[in-house]
Amino acid sequence: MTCRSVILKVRAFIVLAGFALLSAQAIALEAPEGPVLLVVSGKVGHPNVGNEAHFDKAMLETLEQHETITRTPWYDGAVRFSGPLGRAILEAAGAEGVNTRVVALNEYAATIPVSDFENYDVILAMQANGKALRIRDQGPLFVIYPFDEHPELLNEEIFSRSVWQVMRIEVE
Ligand SMILES: Nc1nc2c(c(=O)[nH]1)N[C@H]1C(S)=C(S)[C@@H](COP(=O)(O)O)O[C@H]1N2
Ligand SMILES: [Mo]
Repeated sequence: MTCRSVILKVRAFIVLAGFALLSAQAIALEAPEGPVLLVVSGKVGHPNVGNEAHFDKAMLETLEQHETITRTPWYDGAVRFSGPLGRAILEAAGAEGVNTRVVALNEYAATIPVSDFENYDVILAMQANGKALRIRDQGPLFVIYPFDEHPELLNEEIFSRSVWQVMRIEVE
């Protein structure tokens, strides 16, 4: 092998390694900078803190957002909820599981099948009628199903999955 061909091979290797790094970065999750609102743990392929995916407010706001206008058992009349789609959070975390265990500040927890996030535009609402949900308003994150759009969701099982004050999602 000539010296020149070795140099060309080394160059090609460096270019390929560069592309591999770039594409790994495209799926990797940046580190949170602000206070962490949500931790996704368990079967998580894109961890950013230890083996968990931590999200601050800005990170949640960069995920695909969705607006759901619906009546619920918890508010009078229809409310306009907005926040990231549950499936966008799972995707960003690289979640690879069948079920999620959604845990609230008060340790209340419910199992939500991943299929719910795929079949319905379930959001983790951060705002109601344009106002940030504070902890005292069931925030900072409230699992909201599109009840008005899908009346079949109006049942006790789905109500029990409507976790407010969400702080952790365990992927199982
Ligand atoms: N954080 C939190 N979310 C929760 C609960 C809870 O205790 N804490 N209860 C769940 C259950 S079992 C139901 S049926 C619905 C409705 O609760 P409510 O009837 O007390 O309003 O909220 C769900 N979300
Ligand atoms: Mo319930």
